Amino acid sequence: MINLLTLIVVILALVAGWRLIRVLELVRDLRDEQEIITDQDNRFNGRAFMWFMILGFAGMIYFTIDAKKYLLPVAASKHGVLTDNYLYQNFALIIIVFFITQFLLFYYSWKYSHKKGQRAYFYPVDHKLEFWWTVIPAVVLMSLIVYGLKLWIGITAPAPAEAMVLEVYGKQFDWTVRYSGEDNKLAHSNYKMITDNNPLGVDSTDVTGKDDKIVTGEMHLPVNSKILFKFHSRDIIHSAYFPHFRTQMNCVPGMTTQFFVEPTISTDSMRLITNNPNFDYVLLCNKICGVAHYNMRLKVVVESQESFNKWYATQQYVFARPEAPVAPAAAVADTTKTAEAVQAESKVVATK
Ligand SMILES: [Cu+2]
Repeated sequence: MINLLTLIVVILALVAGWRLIRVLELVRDLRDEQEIITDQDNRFNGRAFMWFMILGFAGMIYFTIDAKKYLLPVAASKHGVLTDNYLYQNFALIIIVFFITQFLLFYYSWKYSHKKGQRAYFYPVDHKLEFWWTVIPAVVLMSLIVYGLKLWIGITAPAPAEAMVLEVYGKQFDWTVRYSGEDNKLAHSNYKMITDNNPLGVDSTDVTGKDDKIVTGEMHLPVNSKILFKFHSRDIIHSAYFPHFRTQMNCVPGMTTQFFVEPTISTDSMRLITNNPNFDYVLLCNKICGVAHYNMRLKVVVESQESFNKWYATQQYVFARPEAPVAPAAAVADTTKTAEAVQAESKVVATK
């Protein structure tokens, strides 16, 4: 409220000032006076330019440093570090050019402010100068683009075969994750097969789906592993955004999009880095997809391979499966084992 009142007062003061200047101008016109700009006026304006520049630079530096607290923490994936570095290189270049050009702009206004008896030098064209100020920015921009493209091609290159395949399935308004299991193959799916018991429409006749697991609520990933996300959507376009991995990909109904990621920092380590014991990685939807879009988020836990294995063992299969088959060799060789021991062993085999 106070802010609004301050704003109104400032606006009214500006309007009043502007009207006053207009009245003074009219009075001068009536008296038929000519405005005379003295050398002193010019010097004052020149110095005002310099002060404006100094205050502007100081404000810019202060607010840039102050805004750092709103930025994301360090990138938590391999390619994220590359894209961050590329962004910083761009910023560095822009900031250097900004300071040089703005300094010259204000400095020359002060240095060459008009003095009595001084005439401006007529300097219509210089082809050499124009050539260089065209060629240099063009070469710099071209090299930035080529380098950026090279980075992007590397980031989106085919994932290595050993990468763990995961489906990230978006719908209004939540995320479901399907892990491909021991065979590292996701069973084929189709929206026509969606039922209450089969929310992802996974083909039950596809044998590669026997070990697929379905997860809601939170997604776990082993740290320093290779992960290939396959993105799907049931209804409209969503966008799977992992801000801390610097990863974003559209989830488009009827097609598969993908992104290969290598998370490098566990949740626990990131809590230490950010000095925030409540820090959690998150998957967000980054397309305005409807009324509950803001709520379309999933907690992501990055942890050691051992913790991941423990968590994974407790997750549900997509299709309820009959009791896991007893491993024949072990069962035949060791007849002294109790039935429970064999069953427990077979469970360990099945979850590997
Ligand atoms: Cu969405």
